[in-house]
Amino acid sequence: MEKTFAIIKPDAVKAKNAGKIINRIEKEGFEILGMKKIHLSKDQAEQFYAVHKERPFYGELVEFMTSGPVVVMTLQKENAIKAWRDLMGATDPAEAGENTLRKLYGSNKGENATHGSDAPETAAEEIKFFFPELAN
Ligand code: FUP
Repeated sequence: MEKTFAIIKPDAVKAKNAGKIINRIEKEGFEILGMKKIHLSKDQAEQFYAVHKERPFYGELVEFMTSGPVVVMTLQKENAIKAWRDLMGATDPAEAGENTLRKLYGSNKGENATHGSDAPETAAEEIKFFFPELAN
């Protein structure tokens, strides 16, 4: 069993799509080990996205991620990291596959409804950042 870290981003929470996304998570066989609705501080968002610090969209990304509440989750499933990324679809909703969360609920490359860890190391770091009690 593998764990991954997921966020329902401010656009999806604001549009009242969080419930539908959580329903889909359960239907797809993930176990929700931890879940909370929080409003990220600027510091938290900057730290969380530190790997993108030099990218041109960093400022906008931090602004967006602090624009409203998010739902952060630790999910468990076999091959959870890949399974969750497959369920989210491509970063750009326009390129995401049919029935993926970003296709269904995302608007553009920035406002794309969900986040998911991209590798075991980042999953461990991100889980520890928000759910220290669930970290290995
Ligand atoms: P992903 O792993 O699919 O979330 O995508 P990336 O790690 O490439 O990007 C992380 C986040 O940066 C995206 F979810 C949204 C933001 N981003 C932009 O705002 N503009 C871009 O061109 C690319 C990414």
